[in-house]
Parts: sequence; structure tokens; C-alpha cells
Amino acid sequence: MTEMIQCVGCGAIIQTTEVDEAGYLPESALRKGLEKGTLYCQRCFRLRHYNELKDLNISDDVFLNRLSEIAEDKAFVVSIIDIFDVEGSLIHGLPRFIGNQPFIVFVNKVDLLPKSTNLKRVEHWIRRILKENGLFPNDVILGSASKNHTLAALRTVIEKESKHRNVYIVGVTNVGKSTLINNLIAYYGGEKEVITTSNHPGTTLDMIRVPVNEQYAIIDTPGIIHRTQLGLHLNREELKMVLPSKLMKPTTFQLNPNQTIFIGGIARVDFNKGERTSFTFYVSNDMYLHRTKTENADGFYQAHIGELLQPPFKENVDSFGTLSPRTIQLKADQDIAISGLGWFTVNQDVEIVLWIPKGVGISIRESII
Ligand SMILES: Nc1nc2c(ncn2[C@@H]2O[C@H](COP(=O)(O)OP(=O)(O)OP(=O)(O)O)[C@@H](O)[C@H]2O)c(=O)[nH]1
Ligand SMILES: [Mg+2]
Repeated sequence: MTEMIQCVGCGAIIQTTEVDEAGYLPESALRKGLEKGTLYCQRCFRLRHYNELKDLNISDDVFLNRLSEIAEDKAFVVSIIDIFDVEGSLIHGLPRFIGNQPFIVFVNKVDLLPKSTNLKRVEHWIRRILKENGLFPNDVILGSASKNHTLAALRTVIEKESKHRNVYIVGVTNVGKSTLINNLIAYYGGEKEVITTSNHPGTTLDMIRVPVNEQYAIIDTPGIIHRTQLGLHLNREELKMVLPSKLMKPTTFQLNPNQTIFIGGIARVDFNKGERTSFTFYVSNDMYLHRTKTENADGFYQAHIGELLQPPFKENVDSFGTLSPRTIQLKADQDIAISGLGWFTVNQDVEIVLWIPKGVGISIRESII
């Protein structure tokens, strides 16, 4: 009998028998790792050194069940929201998992927003959504997991609130939980980049406990999977194009009715009815935006999907499936956000037809910029 050892990078229990399951490590590597003292599973090792990710099939409930343990601990919770996908990353049922534990909301990746963003307004809007969803955090902090002033602010709150409570970092997949913990540990003077992070949803597989002092630990948790997120329909290379990695530069088109904009091959916006209007897109700078006449849009899509219009890449066009249309009335200065892709805004009342992959979530809100 060996005792259970966790992978330092993803939290999976190390095992040496099932190659295709979480925590696999060949016997020889296990022995070497034990001598050295730190153990990464094969999946983490490959991701960290070769940037290769092995996909694992893990059911969504496994993660949810693990999260409910938080309710039983003496816990303080930091719930992370991704500013790039607020509605997609909001956990509506948070109290169900964490019980009555005190929590704050950290809105991450604010570095992606254009410079002209009014952060006060963004904060106000987020506080309102939280309230509408019955979430009443002790505090809301906007920032970036990689920025020192954010880490300083979070550290202050954590030290004030944690008082003998373990600090759990929770959120939907890919919001930056592990990145935040890595940076907090480094900021506290510890080792760098201990936990494995990636742009792919589902990197962390189990709770990872990082003791801070005798009183409390910071605990990373596996991300909750929201099926409405675009990221679940894409592979890693495709994700790289779709997820902005730096400050987004908005792109504006002056459109007349019966014109169409393609956002790569992932979404299509037909301007159906209205006056000449400016449409401003906030998506990754790597996404190609193409304007065409609506009457030519079907033909253009058929001819260029997987090539000029990507993602999806050519080899994934079939599995990606077709786009489904939906007619939407949008008011002047409203945003329409597509979960995981970004958003666009109009300066007049318009009727549009929005084409997106089936199941991907959208939301309409007052423009945040
Ligand atoms: N621009 C920007 N990107 C960030 C920030 N924080 C994290 N990321 C990126 O977001 C992606 C996901 O980060 P992770 O830390 O692995 O996310 P996670 O929440 O632990 O994800 P899971 O383990 O899959 O649940 C990575 O590509 C990070 O580089 C941030 O403050 N700004
Ligand atoms: Mg993680």
C-alpha cells in the first residue's frame, strides 16, 4: 500500500497504472520524483515543458461535489469572475456550494479592457448583477492576477478576513484561479509558478492546498464547467486566437442595413433593420472581422469557413457544427456579449440576426465602455 500523493500542478492523485486518466506518472518517474520531493503528473509535465495538453474526460459533477466540502470547513472564499465573460463566469449557485461562508468577488483580467474603460462604471454594473443574482459579497475587487497592486489589495483583504479561515479560490474554468494563487505565493516570497496553468478549461483537477502560515492555507479548486462557454467547443490552438492575451483594441464598422460582419467563423452579425449605425467589436485582436453584404453571407461562409473565417480550423469544421440564427432587437448603447468570444455595441436602435454555435450563451447589457 502506498499513501496517496497529489500532483503539485493539478491536484490529481498520482497513479502509475492508467495512462489515460488523471494523475498518471510512470513508475520510474515516480521514484525519481519522490527523491526530489516535488511530483508533477505526466499531463502537467508535458503541459509545462512542451505546452502539450492531454484531454481528459471528467464529469462535471466530480468538481461540483468537491466544492461542497468548502461549506464544512472554516472558510473564506474568493470567487473569481472573468471580465471578458462576466455572465459566463458568474456562479449563480455559489451559496449552494459554500453555504454561509464569507466571500469576496475578484473580477479578473481587467488588463484586457481598452484604456478608455470607465472602471467605476464596470464595478457598478458588476455589483448590480451580483445583487440581481442574490450574491452579497463582503467586497468586490477589480484587477489582474498578474499585477502587483491587485495582489497587494487581495492580500490585505485576505489577511483581514481569513483569521484562522482557509482561503478557497473558486470560479468557473479558465478565470485565472491558479494564476492568481501562483502570483500570490510569489508575492508572499514563495516559489514561482508551482501550480500548472493554461488557457484550456479544466487544467486544475482537484483541490490544491498551499499553506501560508500556521493559521491558514490558500486552496486552489478545480473550475466549475459552464456548458454555455464557447471555450468548450474549441481546441487549444483555436482558443489561443479567441481568448485575448493583451489589451483589446476595439474595431468599429459603420454599417448600413443588409450588411453582415463575420467574427472569424464563430459568429455572424446580420444588420437587418435600422438607420446607418456604428458597430464596435471588443474581441481578441487575433480575430478576423469580415464585412460583406448579407445576401452574399451564406455563400461567403460556405466558401471560407475553416480558412479565412477561423476558428474553427479546417479539420474541425464538421465537429464544430453550424451557426444558429436568432433575431434580436438591440437598443442604442447596449452591448451584446457572447460567452467566451467578447461583445459588441451599437450606437442606434437596431434589429440584428446573430448567428452563433448552438448552446453558447449570450447576454444583453448597458454598454460597459
Ligand atoms: N490577460 C490576463 N490573463 C490572465 C489573467 N489571469 C489569468 N489569465 C490567463 O487565463 C488563463 C487561465 O488561467 P488559469 O490560472 O489556468 O485558470 P484557472 O481558473 O485556474 O482554470 P482551471 O484550472 O481550468 O479551472 C491562462 O491563459 C492565464 O494566463 C489576467 O489577470 N489577465
Ligand atoms: Mg486552475
